[in-house]
Amino acid sequence: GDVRRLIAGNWKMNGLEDDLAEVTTLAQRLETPRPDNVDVVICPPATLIAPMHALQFDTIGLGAQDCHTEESGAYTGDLSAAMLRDAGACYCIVGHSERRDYHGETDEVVKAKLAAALKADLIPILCVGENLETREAGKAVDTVVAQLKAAFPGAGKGVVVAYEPIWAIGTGKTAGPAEIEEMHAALRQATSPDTRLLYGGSVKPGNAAEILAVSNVNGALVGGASLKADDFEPIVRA
Ligand code: G2H
Repeated sequence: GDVRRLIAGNWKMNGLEDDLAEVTTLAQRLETPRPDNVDVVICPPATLIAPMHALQFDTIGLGAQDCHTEESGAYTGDLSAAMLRDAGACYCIVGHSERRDYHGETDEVVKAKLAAALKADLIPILCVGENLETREAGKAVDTVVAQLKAAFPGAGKGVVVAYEPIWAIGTGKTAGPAEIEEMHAALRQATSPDTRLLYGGSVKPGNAAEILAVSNVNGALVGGASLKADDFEPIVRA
């Protein structure tokens, strides 16, 4: 379709001030030839959003990896969506499986975070995905669509959805094209024709073109391979 593509890098808890050199290299390489049919976003650790923003890259947008549900208050250690926006973020990942697993985030919490992000004018990237047990039981599509519906607001305008099968995250395994196609068709049906649907989970230069060619895949959420310009640039160009 003609949904604008999005390649988002999720640095997770990787990256110190030194790594600004890496993202500067990436931005320079993306200048020529400049890919004009794709948005490129990096979601660094929150401490790097403002320094990256200060570098004023034209070719790279910025995102946060998480936000709090509330706008402000007594929540030690947390950051609100408005603060992340203030620092220079335009996007915010919500409901990543690592947040769901390690911080006990429920669908209800994810829904509130998504609403908080929208309210602060951040574009949410809502992550959904099944574990291996659910996949093997043949319940992947129903489970993931239910997870989506639990957090997705009515029309879901402006929300990006990332399908990340948990068994494919950081494991080197990727879902096959047929599995991705089936899931993305269901996600398309549950969202809208203009919702950007990303695939995530061990996307790398060697498999990006095949994954991005699957119907209803409008981009990728990339973890490990987003840390180095040498890996991330070929994925953007794919
Ligand atoms: C899934 C993905 C990015 P990786 O978590 O969110 O990470 O590409 O390292 O599997």
